Amino acid sequence: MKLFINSGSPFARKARIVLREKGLMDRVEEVFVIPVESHPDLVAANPLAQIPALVADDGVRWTDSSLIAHWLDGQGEGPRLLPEGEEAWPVRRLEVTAAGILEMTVKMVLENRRPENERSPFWLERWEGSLVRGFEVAEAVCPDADVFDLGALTLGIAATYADFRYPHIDWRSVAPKVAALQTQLEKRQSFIDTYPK
Ligand SMILES: N[C@@H](CCC(=O)N[C@@H](CS)C(=O)NCC(=O)O)C(=O)O
Repeated sequence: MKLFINSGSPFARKARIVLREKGLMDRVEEVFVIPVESHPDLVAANPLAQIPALVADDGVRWTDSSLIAHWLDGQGEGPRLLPEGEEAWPVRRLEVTAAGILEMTVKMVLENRRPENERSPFWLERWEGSLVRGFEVAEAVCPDADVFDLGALTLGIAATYADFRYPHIDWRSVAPKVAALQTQLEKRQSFIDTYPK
């Protein structure tokens, strides 16, 4: 299979971490792309020209980091990253909260790439507020630092991406449990190998 990625994207990082955790690296080629250049191979894999995008060996195209992560969870070895039955719901809810934090951060990054006189202070302030409230919500349901599932790993990715892009945003004071979880997760080889650059 082929996975379109780059080394800064937190959404692509999620798919890359799951590939490594599930022992699937010998079955995948990671293809580096710059999404805004809309390379034809990326557009063929994902008409939205977003990463991550995965083309499976049977030609099926998988898009969206959560969907890709869920599918890979069933392909590889090792314990399931999404529990079965009712236990899946809290994990999914945390995963969605963490994905929301990521979306706010990515929106801020894109806004800040516009020429300075075209940036909207209103939107930047609004998204930063949402980001911090997202961490507050995550803190209230944050698992112990030794938990490893799709909710925890997405939250760890969101925390590190916020630090990577906006180190001045003090989310830790409202989310100390999230900070402890992040510290544990970033020690895993899959996290070390995919640290954003
Ligand atoms: N909901 C998508 C979001 C993916 C996304 O926003 N990817 C960014 C990179 S971090 C991208 O490709 N942006 C290019 C664009 O939106 O044109 C997911 O979870 O995969």
